Amino acid sequence: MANGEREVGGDAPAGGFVQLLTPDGERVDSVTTADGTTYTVDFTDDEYRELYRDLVTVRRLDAEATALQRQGELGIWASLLGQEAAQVGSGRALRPQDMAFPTYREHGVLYCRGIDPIMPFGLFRGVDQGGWDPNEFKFNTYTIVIGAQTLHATGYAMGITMDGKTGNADGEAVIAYFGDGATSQGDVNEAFVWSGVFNAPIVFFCQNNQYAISEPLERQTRIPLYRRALGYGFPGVRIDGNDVLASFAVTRAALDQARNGQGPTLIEAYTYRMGAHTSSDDPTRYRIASEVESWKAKDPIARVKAFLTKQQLADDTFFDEVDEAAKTLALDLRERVLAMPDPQPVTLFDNVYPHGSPEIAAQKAEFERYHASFEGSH
Ligand SMILES: Cc1ncc(C[n+]2csc(CCOP(=O)(O)OP(=O)(O)O)c2C)c(N)n1
Ligand SMILES: [Mg+2]
Repeated sequence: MANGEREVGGDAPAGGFVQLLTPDGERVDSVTTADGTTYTVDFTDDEYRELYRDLVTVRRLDAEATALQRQGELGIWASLLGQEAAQVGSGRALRPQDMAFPTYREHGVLYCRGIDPIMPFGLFRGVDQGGWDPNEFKFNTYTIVIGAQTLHATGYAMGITMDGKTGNADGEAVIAYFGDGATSQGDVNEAFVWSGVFNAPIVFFCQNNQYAISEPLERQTRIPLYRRALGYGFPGVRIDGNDVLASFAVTRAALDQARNGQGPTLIEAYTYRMGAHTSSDDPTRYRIASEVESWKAKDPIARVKAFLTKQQLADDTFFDEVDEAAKTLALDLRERVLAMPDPQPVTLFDNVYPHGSPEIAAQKAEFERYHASFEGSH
């Protein structure tokens, strides 16, 4: 095994992955990778139950958003269906001081950061640009430009090092989310180079959901994605992305290494996008139904439910209560979405710069004159 590479044995996919909870709901005590790192979790019964609640809640919120889009209330929606474990596990692994840089699909991580889940609804309704304060919640605004946030995250990680905020157990660390398709972008490769040579305190969290819109993984890479890390000089580890425990354990360990001055890690969360790329996409045109069916058997939520049931940590009363609470939250979001006021078109100029600029002021005035010219006409 090459230096720095973390590979584990196992069945599919080739190369294996870190898995602490099987699709049948069996706990694997710990997994030791080829470089000698051992991953495990030590949750209380309550913590297991709360992870289950997180998973169910984010799936329910996502389903509500999909329904709202279909009813014409959101312009578009990028669903996280199937990726709940990757997001909740890594999101809960963040410590309060850690900074996250999401794509446009990280609604589960957003939820774990304590941001009001209404926020992405407003963004995809087109009534704001993502209304949360990235500094307050340590969660950057969504980035649609594929891979760009990995460079922002790298710069941020280098910055906190220069500010002396890393290098010990209480230090800060950074996580950058991106997809399998993004790994082909120049930005992501540049982020790997810079993070590697500057030993930046960053975790690259790739949700390999097997597709970049219609392009399958084999059009992005000839080797497992986590192995790319080796070429940049830092460790790569593949996890079962449908296992919330593996996602938590490996992300927590990688972030702690980063904050302690041990540099970057690439985590490849091997998962599957159960739905369409976005509500504008029709996946039946490029993938077969049996593939989707085979991933249903690896559902990230069903396995936690099976585990809780087998271990007698929860019963139907608990599961029903979780469903009911998630439904109440979703219906509340629906009401709030329908009540969102449409912004005045002219406000689009207001948030370009924090303190405006003469050019923007001139463009705004011209826009206002143009619209005023229609007054009185039919
Ligand atoms: C620089 C850039 N190129 C192209 C696009 C169009 N685009 C939007 S999503 C997407 C696919 C991204 O796939 P992946 O990185 O696997 O993320 P996923 O959506 O599967 O989570 C593309 C090409 C874009 N947004 N930005
Ligand atoms: Mg993808």
